[in-house]
Amino acid sequence: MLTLYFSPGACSTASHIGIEECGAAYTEHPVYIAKGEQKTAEYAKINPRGKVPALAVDDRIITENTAILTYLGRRFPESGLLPADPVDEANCIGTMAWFSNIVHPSYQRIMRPERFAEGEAGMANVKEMGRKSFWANLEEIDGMLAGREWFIGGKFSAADAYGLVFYGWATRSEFPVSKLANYTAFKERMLKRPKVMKVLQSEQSVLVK
Ligand SMILES: N[C@@H](CCC(=O)N[C@@H](CS)C(=O)NCC(=O)O)C(=O)O
Repeated sequence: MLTLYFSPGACSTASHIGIEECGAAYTEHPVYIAKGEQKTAEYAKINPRGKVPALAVDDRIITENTAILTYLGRRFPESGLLPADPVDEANCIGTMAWFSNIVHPSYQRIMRPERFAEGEAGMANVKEMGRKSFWANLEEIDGMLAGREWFIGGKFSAADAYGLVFYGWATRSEFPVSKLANYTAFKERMLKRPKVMKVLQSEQSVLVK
């Protein structure tokens, strides 16, 4: 049995899209970050780090989008979440690692500057640096998608599920992301996938308002 722990609009949307694309039977377990539910003693039993997403596979837990999406791709190979070609597979995982290690922390500096600096001036500086680096990341993503429909190997993969998250965050935080033509065309392509649309609507994403 699979149970996905996620918070609407958070990075967990990547795993939420991934599990829907697999067509797997699973239970949804929302953990509302806005209400602090990720910090409860109950959720600490699922992920002691207090983060979403987490995936329960029977009585075992997987955390981190990259690991969850890799697991889903291996368990449901027909989903295409993980490319069949070994180099494409490695690049898919590498792209997800970059999203997790670089792009997500850029945005975190904008939303959670208090985790990186003390005092008003320090936090303002962190936020400003976060906006600059997040925008540079978005431009890099736009370049990665030049002349391509999908991030990896000409087909939809887990990297696409993850890559859409930052378009939503950029929209929410009023970055001029619609000016990035390749990334915007990719977003439109993703919205044409019924399972992506289902997840975005259920999470009340800014991308479908
Ligand atoms: N690298 C992790 C990041 C997980 C993460 O930071 N999740 C955020 C939501 S986007 C969270 O749970 N934040 C709650 C908190 O920090 O209190 C992943 O990709 O799964």
